[in-house]
Amino acid sequence: MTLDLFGDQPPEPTVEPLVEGAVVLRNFALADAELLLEAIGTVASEAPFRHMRTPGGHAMSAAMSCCGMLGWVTDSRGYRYQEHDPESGRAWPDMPEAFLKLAGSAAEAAGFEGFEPDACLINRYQPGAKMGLHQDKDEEDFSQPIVSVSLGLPIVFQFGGLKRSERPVRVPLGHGDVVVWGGPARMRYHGVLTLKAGEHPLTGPYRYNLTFRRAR
Ligand code: MD3
Ligand code: FE
Repeated sequence: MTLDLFGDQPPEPTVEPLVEGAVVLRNFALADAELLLEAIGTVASEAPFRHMRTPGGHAMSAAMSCCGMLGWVTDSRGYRYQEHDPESGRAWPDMPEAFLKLAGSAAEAAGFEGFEPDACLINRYQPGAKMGLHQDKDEEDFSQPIVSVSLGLPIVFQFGGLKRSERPVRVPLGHGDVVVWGGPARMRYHGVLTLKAGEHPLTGPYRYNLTFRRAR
């Protein structure tokens, strides 16, 4: 007996422009979700999820892992990308083929040809976890987009403007939704509200978010 997740066929992906430079590709990763989650399990077996500490000494509420040539880390010394996992001293796990393929096709669907991410940050949210408004600015080339993939429990995403003072807009993101941020949207402030408890057939109590980046 296998789990029937969508009857006959997965829902067709749809394109929702958000703001200039950003699009939500609803359901874009749905058909590949199980493959992606299996690959997350493989990455996490080599680079286990951990709660990193910010330079201010606070543990992040989302647990993180990384794969690809570079991983994003935070510790008492700051925020940066580096080649090795600070917990093990080893190279980050390879980027799974399924990750690369999805990131490339999503970027292309949003109008960014030839996106070749060298880093994937995997965030795992448990009930109560959130991510405050921030900018992603540890990458070298802001002309490269960021591709984000949501899996598991839904969450409310919020994005603001180029200044923290701009009032953010809320967008729900669910299982299989992909967002591509490029051009003038690349430096917008963004974050997610607190994850509400729930049970997802594929991820149980969690929401996973993959962000594909060109760090160097
Ligand atoms: C808009 N993650 O890991 S994904 C992050 O749901 C991060 O885990 C959130 O913000 C999450 O840095 C949001 C959507 C997202 C990712 C990167 C962006 C939106 C973005 C970069 C620029 C603008
Ligand atoms: Fe971010």
